[in-house]
Amino acid sequence: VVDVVALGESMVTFLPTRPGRLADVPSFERAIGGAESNVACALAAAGHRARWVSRVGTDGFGDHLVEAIAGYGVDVSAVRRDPVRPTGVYFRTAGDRATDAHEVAYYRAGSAASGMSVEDVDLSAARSGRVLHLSGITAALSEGCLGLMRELTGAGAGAGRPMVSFDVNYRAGLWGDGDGPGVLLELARGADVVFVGEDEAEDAWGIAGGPEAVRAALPEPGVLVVKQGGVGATAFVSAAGGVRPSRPAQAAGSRAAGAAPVPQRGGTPSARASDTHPRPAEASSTFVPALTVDVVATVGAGDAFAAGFLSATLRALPIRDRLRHAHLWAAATLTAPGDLAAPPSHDTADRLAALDDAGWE
Ligand code: KDG
Repeated sequence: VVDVVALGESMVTFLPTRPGRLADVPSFERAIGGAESNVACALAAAGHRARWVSRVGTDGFGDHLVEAIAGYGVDVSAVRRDPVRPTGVYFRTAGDRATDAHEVAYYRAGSAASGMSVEDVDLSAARSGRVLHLSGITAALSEGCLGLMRELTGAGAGAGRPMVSFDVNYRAGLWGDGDGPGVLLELARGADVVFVGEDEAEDAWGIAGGPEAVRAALPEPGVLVVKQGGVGATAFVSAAGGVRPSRPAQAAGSRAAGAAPVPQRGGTPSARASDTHPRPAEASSTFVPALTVDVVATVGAGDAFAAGFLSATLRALPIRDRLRHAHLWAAATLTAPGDLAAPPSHDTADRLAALDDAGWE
């Protein structure tokens, strides 16, 4: 059995060889990017069994993506090749260290991955893991991709559906018509574990009241993780689907929810993982501060955060430790130039996650 399946578009990424505007940078280095495959690569690098489900062209960029992602130990057997549509690519600038403003130029409209749909993806492969990791980027790519996302986050799979992890990943530039925020909220409501940035919730949904306000608008997911940038992250864990947290966020190290097994979901639209699998006895919220690091590049840090959280979830660690692992994995990516960095080993992460609060901060 695969631990995690990540489904989504990956692109060949061109990173500038020196700082500057896209208009001025003279040369770029090739790398790989793609929020979901980043998660799969990080998890595979840490020893989890990860599969990537996607579509690429039959061009050389498609070959490169498949080879590079397989090189991390990710199973690419369910990646389909499109003989007509090309592999997506994107260019980005290094970004301003102070403001993190960077330019991104996507060349992905009409890409092979945008041709994914319920008919064109191996759904049994998509559902073959204990966890299925998705992101809101996929929903923006095409009507077919949106239908696929609805199928995978909705009631489509019936009994035995994997735990669905959903990173909101609001990319305003990919949503032309203003439908994005509503679609993302709908998809998040159908997932079991949701990751969203506090700033992202404000940009997409106009929610400005902090993690509790995000939870109030999104009470359905059994686990909701609100990322608060360099401050930290708050995880809300439901005692049962739809239960809102009754207490404000607690400080790190305060009572945390116990370890919960990775849930499997039952088959009705309203069925939640908590209907059939044990949950912590009561709703909780847990805040864990982020680590202070010298940031080199922020792109990919959200993927690393999700991967670290999922790694700890697969290992049934308590919620506080899931957040600590998420921060540790994010820190590894924040301090490296590319989208992907080697995650800490389980031993190292476990040792650091076990520090007392003073040692952690
Ligand atoms: O999270 C990092 C991703 O943004 C990057 O790898 C590219 O997937 C990507 C996207 O669509 O922006």
